[in-house]
Amino acid sequence: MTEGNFVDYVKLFVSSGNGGKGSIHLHREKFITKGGPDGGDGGRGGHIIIKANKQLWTLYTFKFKKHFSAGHGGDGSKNRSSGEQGKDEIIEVPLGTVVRNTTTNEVLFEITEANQEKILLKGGLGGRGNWHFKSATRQTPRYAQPGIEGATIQITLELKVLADVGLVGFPNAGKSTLLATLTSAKPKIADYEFTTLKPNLGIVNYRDYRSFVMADIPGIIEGAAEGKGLGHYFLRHIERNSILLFVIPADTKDLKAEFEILFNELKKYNPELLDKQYMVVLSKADLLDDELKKEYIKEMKTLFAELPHLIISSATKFHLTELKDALWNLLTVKK
Ligand SMILES: Nc1nc2c(ncn2[C@@H]2O[C@H](COP(=O)(O)OP(=O)(O)OP(=O)(O)O)[C@@H](O)[C@H]2O)c(=O)[nH]1
Ligand SMILES: [Mg+2]
Repeated sequence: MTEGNFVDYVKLFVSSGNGGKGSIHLHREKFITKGGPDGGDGGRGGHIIIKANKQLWTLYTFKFKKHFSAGHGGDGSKNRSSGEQGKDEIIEVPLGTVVRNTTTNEVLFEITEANQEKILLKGGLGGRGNWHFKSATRQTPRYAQPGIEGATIQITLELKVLADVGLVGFPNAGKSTLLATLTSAKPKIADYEFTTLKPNLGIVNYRDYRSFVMADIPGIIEGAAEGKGLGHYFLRHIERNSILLFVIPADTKDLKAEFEILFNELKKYNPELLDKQYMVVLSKADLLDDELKKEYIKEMKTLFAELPHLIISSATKFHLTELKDALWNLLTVKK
């Protein structure tokens, strides 16, 4: 799947730095023949650090770079001077990145906040120089500790899009068109199913310079939770959205049934999704004449009495301001 630059799953090899060797050195100076031990400590190896970068939206950069190594610590030297610390390697990832150990599949941590930083792999400790090992009975120790080696592991980065609003609907419902109309995103739009193969993100500018992030994902069909269509792979992207916006096209065969299928697929995939806030829109309202419009308004009132709902059209921009208002209200009520 190569639509756009959206990459949401990568495997990387990371190695932290080795600790430097402790030094074995005996102090020498003019006129001092028997100086004591003065070998300094090795520097610690560099850590591998994972850091949030909120300007990033995908794991695209890792398509080309998959190996990361931190620097090794320098060796200790005379005059108790410590070796330099190995350079830390900082790997920047988008918010919403889940970091796993590939071998054990264990989730190590998730990056969810701006500027969050986590040490993924510690650099090896530097060895202690010989001056530490001086004792009453051993005046000139001729050994020092070696540095501890860094470690290498394989990690899997998986991105779960962190958008405020996630669009959920059957293929062809008009999700991408809505995203393209409300934001400057340019998702592919076409009159066939599964036009969208990867999530798209856009920023909705709201009144007075406020904004929120909207994401569209590939269409969901019955059986998606069990792996039908593209559903399963992408449902994880809505796990992190604050609001789910159900998009049902006005030319649907059955409004109620379509909503229920979508709702059930989400529930089967992850029941916790049901704790989110929802809103339902009937899209493509320009396809309806006035009479049908009235009927749908009535039907939605009955079906979705508890939920915020609207009839909209991306084509004519009908009710789009109302939609933004409603989404903003939901977002701010929750916060
Ligand atoms: N008349 C009308 N057609 C629309 C409207 N919104 C979208 N469409 C059309 O519906 C078709 C599907 O639109 P998309 O936005 O690609 O639908 P999608 O839900 O993203 O579809 P997938 O990516 O396949 O899941 C396209 O031919 C659009 O031009 C609308 O408001 N009015
Ligand atoms: Mg689409």
